[in-house]
Amino acid sequence: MYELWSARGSGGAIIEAILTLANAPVRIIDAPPWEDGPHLEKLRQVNPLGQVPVLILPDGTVMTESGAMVLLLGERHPEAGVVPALEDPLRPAFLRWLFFVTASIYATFRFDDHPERWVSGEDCRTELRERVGAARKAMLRQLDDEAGAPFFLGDRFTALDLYIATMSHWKPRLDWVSKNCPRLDAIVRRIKADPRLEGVLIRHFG
Ligand SMILES: N[C@@H](CCC(=O)N[C@@H](CS)C(=O)NCC(=O)O)C(=O)O
Repeated sequence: MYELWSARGSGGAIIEAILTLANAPVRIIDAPPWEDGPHLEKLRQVNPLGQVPVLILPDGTVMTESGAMVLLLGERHPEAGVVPALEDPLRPAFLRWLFFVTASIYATFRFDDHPERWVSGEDCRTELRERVGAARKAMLRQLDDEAGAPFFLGDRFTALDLYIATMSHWKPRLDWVSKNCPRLDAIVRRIKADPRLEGVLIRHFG
C-alpha cells in the first residue's frame, strides 16, 4: 500500500490521479502545508521542505518531488498509461516538458506564495510577487504555444495533462488560463471530463 501526504488543491492531485488510473491501493494523509497544526512537524519529518506531495512506497521509501514520483509510478504501473515508455518516440518530448512543468513552473510557487522567506520589506515582497507572477504567465504561454490536441503531446494522454489540469487552478488561475491559453484550457476541460478522474479532481478543485 502506498501512503500519499497531500492536501486539497495541491499537486498531490496529480499523484492521486495516477494511483487511481493504476488502481493502486493508497492511504491518503491530509497535511496542508498552509494550515497550522501538529501535522506540520510530521510533514517536515518526511519532507524537510514542508511540501506536499510526499509518497511513501510500500517498502517505506520516502519520495518527494512530484516529477520523480511520476517517473517511478510510470515504471511500476505502466497500465496507468501516463508515461511514454523508453522506446516511445514521444519520450524525449515528455521528459522535456515534465521537467519544464516541475522544475521551471511548479517550483516558482514557493517564491510568490512565501515572499517573506526570500526578501524583507513589503516593497521587495510586492516586487518579487509581481516578477514571479509575470514569469509564470510567460511560461504558461510558452506551454500553450507548444500544446497539441486533444492532449499536450497530441493523441497521447500523459501525466503532462494532469499537471496542466491541476496547475491551471493555481495562480494566475483558471479564468486567466481560459482567456490566454486556449490550448491548455481545452486540455483542462478534457481531463475534467474523464470519468476515471472525476472523483479526484472534484475532491481537489470542486
Ligand atoms: N518541487 C515540488 C514542489 C511541491 C510544492 O511546491 N508543493 C506545494 C503544494 S502544491 C507546497 O507544499 N507548498 C508549501 C511550501 O512550499 O511551503 C514537487 O514537484 O513536488
